[in-house]
Amino acid sequence: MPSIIHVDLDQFYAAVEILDFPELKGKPLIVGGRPDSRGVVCTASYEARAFGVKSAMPSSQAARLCPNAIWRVPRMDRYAEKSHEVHAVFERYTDQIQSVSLDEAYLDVLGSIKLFGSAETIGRRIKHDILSETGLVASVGVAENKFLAKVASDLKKPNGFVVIPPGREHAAAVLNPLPVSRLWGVGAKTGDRLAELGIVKIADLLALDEEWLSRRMGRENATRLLSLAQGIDSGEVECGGISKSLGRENTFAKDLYDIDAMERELFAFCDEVSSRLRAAELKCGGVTLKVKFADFTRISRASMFEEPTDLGEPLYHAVRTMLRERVELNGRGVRLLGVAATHLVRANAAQQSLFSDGDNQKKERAAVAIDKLRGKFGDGAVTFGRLLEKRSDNTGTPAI
Ligand code: TTP
Ligand code: MG
Repeated sequence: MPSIIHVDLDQFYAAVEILDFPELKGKPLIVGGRPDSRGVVCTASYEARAFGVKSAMPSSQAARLCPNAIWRVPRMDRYAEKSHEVHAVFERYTDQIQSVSLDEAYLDVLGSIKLFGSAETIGRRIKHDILSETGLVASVGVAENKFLAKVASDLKKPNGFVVIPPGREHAAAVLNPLPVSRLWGVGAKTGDRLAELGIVKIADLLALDEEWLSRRMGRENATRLLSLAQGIDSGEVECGGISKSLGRENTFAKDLYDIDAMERELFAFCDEVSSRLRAAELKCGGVTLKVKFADFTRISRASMFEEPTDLGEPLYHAVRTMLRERVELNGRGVRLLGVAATHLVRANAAQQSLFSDGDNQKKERAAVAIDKLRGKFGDGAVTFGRLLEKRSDNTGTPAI
């Protein structure tokens, strides 16, 4: 009996903007850093996607592709609010909820079928309730495991509702024609490597000899990939209550004016947040920078990583880029800075590129070693550079 439901909201950030500003409806809308600020696209409305605009594309490129687009900067707090409303719907049907990001979750409704009817019925009710109670459109997939449910929710996007009935033949009918990039672990790099081997569709992969594939990509990867290609996934809905974000912020005793001083603070925050991610065995798919100015106006900027990470370096790189390129300081004093790791996933569930480069793995091992030393000798024992030594003693009130 299928019991897994995957829900993914359509054009999420853009949908919330359209909900709050109905005049945007039907227009090509891009949510992201403005093109003159060297930002990236978070998401685009389907009207803008028709011009080739995609998530994570540099905003300057998006502006060239779609010169008439209307631009909006992300309002993360508002999106989080809408995400909570959607969760309130889920919670009425099950407590087995794995939240993957603000707009995406897996639900295991096995225990709810007696009360509410089949998983299909529950999926339809959830889709209906989300629309009527939050004004947002969700695409929903129902299947016997998480992988197939996710594939299903994407099949008829936008406004999709797809059930894949149990049984290999149903999985094969859906999976075989899809590109291998739909398989977990196949990112751009792995996809290119597979294409070089002549493997483009999932059906191509299934026609291969397992030994042959193992020799090229390692036994474990080959086995996992071939299982997924047949629609087999034993992953459970992990509802361990991963909090939505993990962050560190500080209100300074004296406002900061010097960008170097701000960067030193942010470096320390990223270092701490990444340590806490590793301690909790989590990785983050995105990071948010929060700035409160001396006049109490506040802004936040968000960006996403290509792959979830628990390392301080990419966190800091993203935060520093946001501070330099997407925050207009204009000589204003900064009262508070904050860094939050968002889109948290369990480290062992974080998708890794199958051909993931050795460099990252080395950095991961180094980070684990550093955490061990810190465990022994305290936080000051090891830092990633000399930046921390120069940090002022301007600690104010720590928060979070
Ligand atoms: P997605 O569900 O990937 O995208 P979407 O909801 O905008 O569109 P779709 O209808 O195809 O589901 O991501 C959810 C939100 O996360 C998206 O609205 C914006 C944000 N996001 C980023 O900020 N950067 C990114 O690179 C991606 C992929 C998403
Ligand atoms: Mg979505």
